[in-house]
Amino acid sequence: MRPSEETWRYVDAFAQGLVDAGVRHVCLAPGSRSTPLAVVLAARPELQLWPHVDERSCGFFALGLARALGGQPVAVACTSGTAAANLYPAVVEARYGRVPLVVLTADRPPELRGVGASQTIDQLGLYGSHVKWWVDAALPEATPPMLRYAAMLGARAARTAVAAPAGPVHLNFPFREPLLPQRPDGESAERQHAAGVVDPMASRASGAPSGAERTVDPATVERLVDALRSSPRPLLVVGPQEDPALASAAARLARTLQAPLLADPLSQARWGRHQLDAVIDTSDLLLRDEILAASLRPGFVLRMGAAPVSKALLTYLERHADVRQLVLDVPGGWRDPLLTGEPLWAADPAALLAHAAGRLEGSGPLAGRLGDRGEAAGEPAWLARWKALQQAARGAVRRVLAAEASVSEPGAVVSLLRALPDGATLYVGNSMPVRDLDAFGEADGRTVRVLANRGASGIDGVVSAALGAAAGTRDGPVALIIGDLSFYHDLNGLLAARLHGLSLTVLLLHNDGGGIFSLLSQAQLPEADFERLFATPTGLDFRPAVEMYGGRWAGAATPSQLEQELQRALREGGLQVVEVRTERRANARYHHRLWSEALEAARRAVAAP
Ligand SMILES: Cc1ncc(C[n+]2csc(CCOP(=O)(O)OP(=O)(O)O)c2C)c(N)n1
Ligand SMILES: [Mg+2]
Repeated sequence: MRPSEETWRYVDAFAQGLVDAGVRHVCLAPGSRSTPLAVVLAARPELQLWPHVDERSCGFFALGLARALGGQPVAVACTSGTAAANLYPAVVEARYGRVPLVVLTADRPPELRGVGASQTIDQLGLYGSHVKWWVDAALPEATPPMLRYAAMLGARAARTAVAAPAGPVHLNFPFREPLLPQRPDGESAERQHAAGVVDPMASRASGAPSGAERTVDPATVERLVDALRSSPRPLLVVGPQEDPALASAAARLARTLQAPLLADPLSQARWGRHQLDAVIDTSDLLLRDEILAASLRPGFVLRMGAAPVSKALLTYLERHADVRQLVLDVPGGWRDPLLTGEPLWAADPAALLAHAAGRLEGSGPLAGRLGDRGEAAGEPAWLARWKALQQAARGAVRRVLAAEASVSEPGAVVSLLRALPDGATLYVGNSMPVRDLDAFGEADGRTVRVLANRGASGIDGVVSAALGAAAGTRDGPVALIIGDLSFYHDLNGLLAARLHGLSLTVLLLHNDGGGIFSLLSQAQLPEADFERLFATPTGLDFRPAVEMYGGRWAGAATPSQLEQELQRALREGGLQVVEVRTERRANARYHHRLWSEALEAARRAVAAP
């Protein structure tokens, strides 16, 4: 067999391993050394290919795609050298955001490494501790053991990536010339096509059973139920996480316990068809007040997901560090930056909560036991107190926002949220967008999936991740809220919309720089230093850039213009950018005003007889 045929068979066996383990999508960027990967993977009918030019964007696109597919492993392939290094930020985000990426890099064979060969860098262990597993694959050979080896690598890579907690893996493939692989004689494309048509958009998660049907260790259920039964004022905190079954099981448990569920905007608990009775979406507003935060002392906390976005909520949890806080995660997961928690590991956290709720529902009316749970007679019940505060704070925020003449950043975020139809996906940028969604995004019964790059909270790669999410979403539109610096950071990512005919509605909040810094201590610096070192205004007009990528740009200054533009953008599809211009200092002042009006209203609600 000719070397080019051996390469084909070897890479094809590897591809079979990937496919067998659930990979359906490959994002790739061009290069010579990676030719065997590109050509052979492209010949696989089970795999949908997403070509890109810029590897950094390609990596983030793969990340967003995997997120949207609910944890299906996605492969990303590139050539050697700096190309591989450009995948690094996406690998880091995948690691901490628990996204199963299978990273494939091409490399020179051993004899050309470290001897000055072109486009050759040290790719062994390139991503360090940011990958769960890496391997320097053997050179292609088509002997039976080597074909079994290649298939093993594919299957093992994908299975390792999805194993909880999910994350990236890296396979480095050395290839010798000739680089163009050839399908071996007598092996027809039909043989492969006969393998059957696989739906590349089928999500693993959508086929997964709901919380109650999944199995769970009975001893863990008992441990949780005991903790919940014996504690007054239980509190549930759901941070960023993407499993809708976990969100709805948490909501059900919260309702059963009459426990407030503090729902992070990325928790999937704030929007959805589950029980919303106990969902609190104003913790970031309410817990800014020291006195309120002290008065809302929980008796027991059950936490899940990543660290919440809200600093006020984190401070509150730390303030009550002496209260027992169970941190629910998959085995090995340890997401407790406050160091106040006790781990509660379950292979399937959603199933654990669903079973715990079932046990508690079956054990008699809990409300009757509230007296035993430490609620003083006459004191409004625990959940009712949170809800009364929430209603007051929300009412105040609504009144301020409704009176806007020109659109503010919080107003724009709320406007986009309102414009989204049931079944939409919202990607949220870091910095102020995710914080504004937290503080001002009201819970409701629409299914709105909310995703973000919260693993490492970078402002990089967000456009690409959102377009990747659009590629992985079959039903409902996908929208993105993003700041101007973050948008600038990944302008290259816009190309994917054009290359792949994707639809994304972008709400661009253009305050010419990092608006967040006006709300941080850096704002106390002398103006010139602050502007030059932190705010970093770019003075960019994004319209021509959006148009260069074939997108449609529209500006909106008033609430009604914004509403119309967003509706139009969502209706028309394609790449749509609706830009709202704001001013950083005014934005900071406006936030202070919204916070203080919300808190005053909440304080009045407590004071009321
Ligand atoms: C890759 C990366 N670089 C730098 C930062 C630090 N950082 C956090 S927010 C921010 C400013 C973001 O500005 P913009 O996207 O315009 O959002 P705004 O603050 O105006 O809402 C920066 C530089 C980061 N999180 N990620
Ligand atoms: Mg900005």
